[in-house]
Amino acid sequence: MLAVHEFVRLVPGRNAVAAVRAPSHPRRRRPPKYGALALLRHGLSGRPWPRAWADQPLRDTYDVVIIGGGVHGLAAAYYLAVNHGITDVAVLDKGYIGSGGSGRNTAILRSNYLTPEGVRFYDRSMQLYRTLAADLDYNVMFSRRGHLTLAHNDSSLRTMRWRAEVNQMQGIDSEVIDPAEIKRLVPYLDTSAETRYPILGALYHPPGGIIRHDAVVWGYARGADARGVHIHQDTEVTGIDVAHGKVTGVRTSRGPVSAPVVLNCTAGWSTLICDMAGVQVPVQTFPLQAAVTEPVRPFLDAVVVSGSLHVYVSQTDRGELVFGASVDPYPSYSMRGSLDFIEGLAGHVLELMPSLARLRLLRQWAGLCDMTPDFSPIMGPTPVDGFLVDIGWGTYGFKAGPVSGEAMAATIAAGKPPPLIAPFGLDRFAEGRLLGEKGAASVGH
Ligand code: PYC
Repeated sequence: MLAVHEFVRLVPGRNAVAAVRAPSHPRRRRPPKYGALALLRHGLSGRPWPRAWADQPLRDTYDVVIIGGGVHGLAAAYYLAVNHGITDVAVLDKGYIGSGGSGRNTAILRSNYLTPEGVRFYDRSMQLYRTLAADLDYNVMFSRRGHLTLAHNDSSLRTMRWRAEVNQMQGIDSEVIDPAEIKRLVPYLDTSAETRYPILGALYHPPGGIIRHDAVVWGYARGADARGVHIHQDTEVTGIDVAHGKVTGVRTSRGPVSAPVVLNCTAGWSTLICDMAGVQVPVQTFPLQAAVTEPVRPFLDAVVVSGSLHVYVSQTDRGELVFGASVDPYPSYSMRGSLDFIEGLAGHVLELMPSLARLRLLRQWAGLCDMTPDFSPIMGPTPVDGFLVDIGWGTYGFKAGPVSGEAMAATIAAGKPPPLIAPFGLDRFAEGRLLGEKGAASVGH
């Protein structure tokens, strides 16, 4: 255990150990528990709840600066504090926390990937998600539903079998099921042979489910703040300072901040942030659109995905259907919805579930996906000492938030990535060690 006033940090990319002084700002008082008793007490007394996280003054120096206040950045800050006692940490976001990919995804959780490395990694995230509500004292509304990836042709059926084999070898509950079993699980699906793309089978992954994505962000923010992390919203990073191959700090819209460790946890803007440090990454950014319907009575337990029809659907606890598609066909930073998308989506949804024809859409939106050549993320050190990345999350970043936070915190604390994420380093592109996950990316690209 580390002394209260001191912690030990290994400098990333080196083997030197640096002992640094404790954070000058004190640990904040623990927030009140969010239990039934507290609810009753607050209801009876009329006392307002304290803010879940505080606005702090931006200091001109921190031990660690994390760029991006989404689930990845906040989880990294939380695990730095909880697992390693490192609390002199600032999380910077150019908007409000969760305003990027963390608030725009369709909140699907699963670990039925294609490579053993991917399966192990996402399974650790599922483990963390399962106990997250208790760990954070925050109801993140995790709902285990079962996850079905439909196969409409022989080649996707073959990939489903391959994934099922890899999953089972890693101890993950996944199997290929036939149309009769699919119909039993999702009675509203059209499993007849008369459709344009008949369903031949599915990869069934019972542990998969959905969660309330905003709650995950807020829970991590509250937990990190309670342990002394500073969360700075409306604070845009405009430059990164590097001297003699080592990061020395960031420039922001609110002034410069020096830091020996800077972690890029952005999505959509990850290449722009890397450019500021002079680090090149093989990432291209594409919009991904999604939509939600009016609420209806619960009828859909499982999460249903069709890569061939470019659609996935789940029903929230409120009864809305959440739909998503594949990424838009051209790189862009646009986060606007398009009529073209809605038209295509509606057609595909009706091919799967014709009885939804009269359902009305409430709204649509887009998020930004940073695609890598092998459809796996990039995590770990870069050629700039002290500048680390947790980027390239394509269409699967939200489900990895807890594990990437835990692993990046461990990387910062130990000075090298833990074995779980070592295969995902930036060096794999130069060394030709790609981790092909396209077959498990859920949606066609
Ligand atoms: O990878 O499960 C997934 C997913 C769902 C929606 C977008 N990606």
